[in-house]
Amino acid sequence: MRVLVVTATALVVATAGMSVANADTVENHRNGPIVGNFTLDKLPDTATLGHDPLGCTIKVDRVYNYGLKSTKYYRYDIPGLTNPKLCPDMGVAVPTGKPWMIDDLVVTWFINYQSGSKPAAYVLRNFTIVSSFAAEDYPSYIGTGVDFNGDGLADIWERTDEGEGFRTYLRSGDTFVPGPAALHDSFLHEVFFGQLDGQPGTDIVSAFQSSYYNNLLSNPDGAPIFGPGPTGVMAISGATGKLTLLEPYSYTDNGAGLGHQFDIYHPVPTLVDINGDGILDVRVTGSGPYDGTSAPSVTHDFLNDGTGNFTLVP
Ligand SMILES: [Ca+2]
Ligand SMILES: [Ca+2]
Ligand SMILES: [Ca+2]
Repeated sequence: MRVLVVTATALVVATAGMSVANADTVENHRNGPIVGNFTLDKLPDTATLGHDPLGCTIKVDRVYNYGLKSTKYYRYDIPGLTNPKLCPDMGVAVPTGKPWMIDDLVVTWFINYQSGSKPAAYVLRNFTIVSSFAAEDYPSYIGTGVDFNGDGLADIWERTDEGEGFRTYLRSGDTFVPGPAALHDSFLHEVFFGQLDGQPGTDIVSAFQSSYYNNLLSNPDGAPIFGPGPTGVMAISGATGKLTLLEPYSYTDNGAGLGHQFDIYHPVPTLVDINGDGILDVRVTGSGPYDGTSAPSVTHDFLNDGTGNFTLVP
């Protein structure tokens, strides 16, 4: 499964800079450098996760306002982890909300070799573990730079194609707690952020495949279904987690079982103010149903009334 992730990742990176709505966000992949503020100034510093025979390590390259640079190594131990080669390999720097403190580091694993033995993420303050929390076992990306619940503190999210899809985690003191926004997904979709429902907190738009609605309609126990399946687009309230299905498909029971229909194949959403009223709307592009010779490109514009109610432009 993870080999597929690498392929999908390359596609996501290629399109990452195209979304204005995501301009202030940071999202890190496995073994990526973690850019943050570790000197209490505005110049970006870098933390790199690693390991040595004695434990897990962090290499911190600091850059100061007056031109000095410094590199320092820190060591930390994950409780119960005896093989340093299995140290965390991805993370993100998150401001604490207190200007006299450097960023926290939230570290996790691209592949959690202790899968199922939560917690799956640790918070390091001044490069020492201060807390842990349950997170995705196999995140493809971990990101920050968005305040989902409107309390003024930066939160984080993870997304993966390993079933848990997109999930938010809200800053709570020295740690993070799972937020209400969750979209099960078996495909790695880029997410887009902006104010959609008029309520405090940043909201989310993502395509999905073989995911939440699939589970709702065909798996009463809520267990994820993996493999090819319905595609669509969902808006999610960052504060409440309320899901709004934008790109429609319908489930029909023809007596031989459930089948699905949809208007756009491989839908890709973007957040844009389509009608110029100052409120973000959602534009979905993709290919339409195959007509026997080709699949025409299709665009659906969903106008937002400012409270998260969307209307498809005829
Ligand atoms: Ca927050
Ligand atoms: Ca909101
Ligand atoms: Ca608008």
